[in-house]
Amino acid sequence: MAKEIVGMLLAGGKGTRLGQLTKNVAKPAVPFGGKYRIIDFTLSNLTNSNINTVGVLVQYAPLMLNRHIGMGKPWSLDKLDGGVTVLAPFANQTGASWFEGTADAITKNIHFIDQYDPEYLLILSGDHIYQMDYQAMLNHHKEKNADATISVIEVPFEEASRFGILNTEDDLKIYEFDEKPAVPKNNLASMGIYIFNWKVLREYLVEDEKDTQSEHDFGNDIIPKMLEDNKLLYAYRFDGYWKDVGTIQSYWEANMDLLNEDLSELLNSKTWPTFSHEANLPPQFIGSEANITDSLICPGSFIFGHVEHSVLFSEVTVGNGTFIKDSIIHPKTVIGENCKIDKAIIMDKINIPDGTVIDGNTSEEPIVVGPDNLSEFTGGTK
Ligand code: ADQ
Ligand code: ADP
Repeated sequence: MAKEIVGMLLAGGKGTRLGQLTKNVAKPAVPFGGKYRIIDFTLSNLTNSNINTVGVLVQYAPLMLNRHIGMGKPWSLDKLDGGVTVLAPFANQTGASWFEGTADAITKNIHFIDQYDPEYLLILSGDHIYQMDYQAMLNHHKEKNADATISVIEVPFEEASRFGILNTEDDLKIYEFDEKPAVPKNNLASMGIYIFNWKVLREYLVEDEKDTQSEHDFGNDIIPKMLEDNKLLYAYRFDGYWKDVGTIQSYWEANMDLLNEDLSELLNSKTWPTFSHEANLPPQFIGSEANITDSLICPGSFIFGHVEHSVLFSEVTVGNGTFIKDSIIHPKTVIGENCKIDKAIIMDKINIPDGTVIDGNTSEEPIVVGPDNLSEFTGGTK
């Protein structure tokens, strides 16, 4: 039963900045890239890195996430020894309580981790798009003899204040860490991916739980406390593609990145495949008037109009004379005839009436159209 390393995947955040996309599903379960959900990338990284024991911490709107993960079969995590376990918020005889911060969510599941008596604990987020070998990070952690290792990446300066920002010595030893600083000192950002020596982290978690001033968060509390105590914290530099899809803009950009030939490995890698559920659907039908360029089209779709530089999920219908550009269309959505859809995200199972115009080019970020605001675009006709 003992394991060298156990993964804990934080999948409980509400994802408020994604608006109606996360009204009924947790952020990690939001559809992504034509046939995936956001969490598939992290689950596939675990499988491809040969880490086969993982707890998924759910909380906000977990129904779809639970159903999606199930026994973990698509990621070969359906094992009796280890495998994937969905961990719901803690309930005891005095009542149920939600996880507070990210560290609290781990603390409430110490008993789950202890079963495997691991040497190392890997902490991951369910809302990142990337391909990363966690074994390479673990090797780095061992070489440095670190207590904790944080994956880092350089981000554009103007985005730095939405990340944990750190400073390192030349040998990558971390000497400074600021969680979401208003005025960032540099642009080396924490990816929110950590490896800890479990014995060390366990002590910090138990202490932190007693601290009434703490928010019980890794970035705000645990990492700063370890630094203060002169624990050995090292950075692990990641130089591949990585995107935190926490905002409408970054979610849209990450989908559009899949249409970039230079990034085709994100979906097409033979050595680092992305696994998900395979639905049994008929082939897509492309009509004689259809014109499709630079786009992803999925099974069960009927395309009669023009589709340019867009991501269409399965079972989407695009009517005659309709023009779609720079957009994301979620599953089972029907777009009528003679519509114009530009820089928009259309949610699942929506019916867009004939002649509808949706243009996101004039707004600050792509327009999301779903049950909450559909009537704004259709004049309330349907
Ligand atoms: P954030 O992404 O803002 O910053 P946070 O909101 O704490 O961190 O969420 C991290 C992950 O945990 C998300 O996947 C979220 O869904 C999930 N989550 C949040 N609260 C949870 C809970 N109580 N139970 C279960 N899951 C929960 C973090 C770091 C920064 C770093 C960025 C990189 O704090 O330092 O730069 O990640 O994205
Ligand atoms: P974002 O950063 O896009 O707002 P997060 O996933 O980081 O999304 O969480 C957003 C906010 O929602 C945070 O302030 C977090 O404390 C809160 N939150 C996280 N989980 C829940 C939940 N289950 N119910 C209510 N609020 C939550």
